[in-house]
Amino acid sequence: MIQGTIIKGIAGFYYVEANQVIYECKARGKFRQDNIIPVIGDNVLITLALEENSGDKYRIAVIEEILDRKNSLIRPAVANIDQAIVMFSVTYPEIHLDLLDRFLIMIEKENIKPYIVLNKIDDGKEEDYRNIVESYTYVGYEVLCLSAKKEVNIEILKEKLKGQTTVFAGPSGVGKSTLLNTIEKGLSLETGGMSQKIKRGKHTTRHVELIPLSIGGFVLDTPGFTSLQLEGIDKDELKHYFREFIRFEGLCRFKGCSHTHEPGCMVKQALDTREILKPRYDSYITYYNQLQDIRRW
Ligand SMILES: Nc1nc2c(ncn2[C@@H]2O[C@H](COP(=O)(O)OP(=O)(O)O)[C@@H](O)[C@H]2O)c(=O)[nH]1
Ligand SMILES: [Mg+2]
Ligand SMILES: [Zn+2]
Repeated sequence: MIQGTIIKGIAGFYYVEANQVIYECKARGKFRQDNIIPVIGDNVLITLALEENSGDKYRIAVIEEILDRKNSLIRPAVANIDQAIVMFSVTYPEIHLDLLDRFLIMIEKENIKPYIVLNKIDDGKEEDYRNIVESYTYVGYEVLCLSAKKEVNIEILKEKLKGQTTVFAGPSGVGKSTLLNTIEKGLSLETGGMSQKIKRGKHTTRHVELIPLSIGGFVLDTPGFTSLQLEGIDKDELKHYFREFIRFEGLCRFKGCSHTHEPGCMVKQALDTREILKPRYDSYITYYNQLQDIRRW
């Protein structure tokens, strides 16, 4: 058997890369029975179905086994991610802090290394986004400000992508595809927001794909989200995904303090002394209540 990685899936076929060869694969029927659906990023074992087909662009094979996943995301459905770049633009579309916090929660949950990228600095004024950079740096995130179009601070980002599998997440129009085209010359992903939607006919259904980088590693360009549900998260675990809360864990008066209403809560005390930022705490309370509601139904 050959070990490879699923780099894309189209219409029931999986494309598996192994030693720089792409295999077109069907999955064994048993995966469906076991309710396991192979996803992009899965490390798999395959067997060749048509030995003599080697002259074709794609070789035909069958996925026999899916190896254990290090982690996985639901939307986009992808496994074994090393790091995620949550990308926003400092001009248009506007930064959506609620969406940023939701992305960060999902990333923390899956133990993926997060980066925040703010694009289009060629077009924006520093004073308009300085506060966000400072806040999220303070919380403990690496924030990179760059311009995909004018190629500012691209090398810094490239260093971080080397040899890693990286998901690019963020709303449509923030410049994800432009950035990937800048990072990997010759990639020519479609860019341009609205006009692109009009051009897109039935033949160009967007699919998710891992793109190999010449510097080593893979990137995943996602179609972009305008909303993101917090899925598969219990309200009691939510506090673990706010990294600025972690150092207070176990210090509150009550064991298992939810940091919402309990007396003697150190997180709430830190909020009063502004060690914890109010917008982030408010995000926490909002999501906490939403998750609680979901459970009650
Ligand atoms: N001013 C400026 N515009 C950019 C930059 N990066 C991308 N854009 C523009 O933003 C629009 C959306 O870019 P695109 O890459 O398609 O965004 P995506 O939907 O996130 O993939 C396009 O019109 C790009 O030309 C940048 O660094 N500066
Ligand atoms: Mg795009
Ligand atoms: Zn507490």
